[in-house]
Amino acid sequence: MRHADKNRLTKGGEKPGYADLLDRMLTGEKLALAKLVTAVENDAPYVPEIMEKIYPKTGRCISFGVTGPPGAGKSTLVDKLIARIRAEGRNVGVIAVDPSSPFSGGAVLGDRIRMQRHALDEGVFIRSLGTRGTGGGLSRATGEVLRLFDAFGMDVVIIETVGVGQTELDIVDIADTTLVVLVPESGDTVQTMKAGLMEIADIFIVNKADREGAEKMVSDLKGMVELNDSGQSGWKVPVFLSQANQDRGVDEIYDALKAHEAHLSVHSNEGERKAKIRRRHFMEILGHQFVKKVEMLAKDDERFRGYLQEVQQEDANPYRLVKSFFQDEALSRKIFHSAETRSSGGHET
Ligand SMILES: Nc1nc2c(ncn2[C@@H]2O[C@H](COP(=O)(O)OP(=O)(O)OP(=O)(O)O)[C@@H](O)[C@H]2O)c(=O)[nH]1
Ligand SMILES: [Mg+2]
Repeated sequence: MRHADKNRLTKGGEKPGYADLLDRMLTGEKLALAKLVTAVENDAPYVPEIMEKIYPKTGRCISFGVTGPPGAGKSTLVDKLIARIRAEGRNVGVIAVDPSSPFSGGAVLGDRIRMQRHALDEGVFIRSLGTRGTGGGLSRATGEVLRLFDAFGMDVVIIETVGVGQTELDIVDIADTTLVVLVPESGDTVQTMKAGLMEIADIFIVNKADREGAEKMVSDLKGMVELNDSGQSGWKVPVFLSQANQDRGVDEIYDALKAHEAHLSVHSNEGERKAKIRRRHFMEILGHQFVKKVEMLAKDDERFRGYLQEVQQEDANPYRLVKSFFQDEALSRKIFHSAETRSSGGHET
C-alpha cells in the first residue's frame, strides 16, 4: 500500500483514518476491502480495532479450505467451483495462501491467471496472502482476511493453501469444510495417513484422473476412509475422482460440499466445534497482542531496554530476566495501561 500513512491512527478528536476505509468496505467497496486485507497482511496497528468492529457482522459465510500438494490442481478446481457458486447467485471470495512465499502477489500469479476469467465478475474477489509482514502469523492473518470477506458480505469463502508441513492442519480450524486434493503422484495412502490428511479431510479428491494409478488411489483411499471412520461426526468422508482442467467430476464435488454444509447446520457437535475455535482464537489474539505490546516497550521504555541490554551480557541468564520482567510492576502497568488507551479507539483528546 503506497499511501499507508493515510490510514494511521489520527491524533486529536476526529475519527481515525481507518474508519472511512471500514465504512467504505461495509458499503461494498472492493478497493477498501483490498486495502484492509493489505493492512492485515502488514499487521497494521489498527487491525485489532477493525476486527473488533466487524466481528458482530461475521459468522454468516460458509468457508471451504482446499489443500493438497503443490501442483495438484487446487486452483484449477477452485476456478471451476467459483463458476458453480456464481451460477447460484452466491458471492465468493478466494484467499490463496502461500506459506512458502515471503511475497504476496508474485508467487500466486499463476492462481490469478487460472482464475482470471472471474476477475471482472462483481461477485468474485480473489486475493493472495504470503508470509510477508504477518510475523509468522499466517494462520491468524488468514482468519482475519476470512472475517473481512465475511463482513463484506461474501456468501462463500474459499481458502486455497499448499499442503506443506503443519499448514494444512491450521486450515481445519479456519474453514468449515476441508477438501484434500491429491494426485496419483502424491504417493500411497500410507503417506497420506502420515501427513495427517486423513484426520483433516471432509472430502477427498483424486485429481488428474487422466494419470496412471488414479483409480487405484481412489479405491485405496476409500478403504482407508472406511477403516478410519470413527462414526462420531456422522459424516462419511467421500472420495471423488476428478479431472479439473476438463471440468470433469466437479459437479459431484460441489454437491458434496453442499451436503457437508447442510450436515454442519444440523449437526449437534457444530456448536462445540465453534466454541473450541473461539477459545483457541482468543488465546491467539491475546498472545499476538501481548507480544506486540512488549515489542513496543522495546522501543519506548528505558527500563525494558535495560533488560535487552543485560541479556546480551555473556553471563546473563535469560530465564532469570524473564522472571524479573514478570515481577516488574512498573512494566506490567505500562503494558496494561497502553492496552487501555488503545482500546478507547485512539482518541487522545
Ligand atoms: N493432466 C491434468 N492436469 C491438470 C488437471 N487439473 C489441473 N491440471 C494442471 O495441473 C497444473 C497445476 O494446476 P494448479 O491448479 O495450478 O495446481 P495447484 O494445486 O493450484 O498448484 P499450486 O497452487 O502451485 O500448489 C496446471 O497446469 C493445470 O492445468 C487434471 O485433471 N489433469
Ligand atoms: Mg494454486
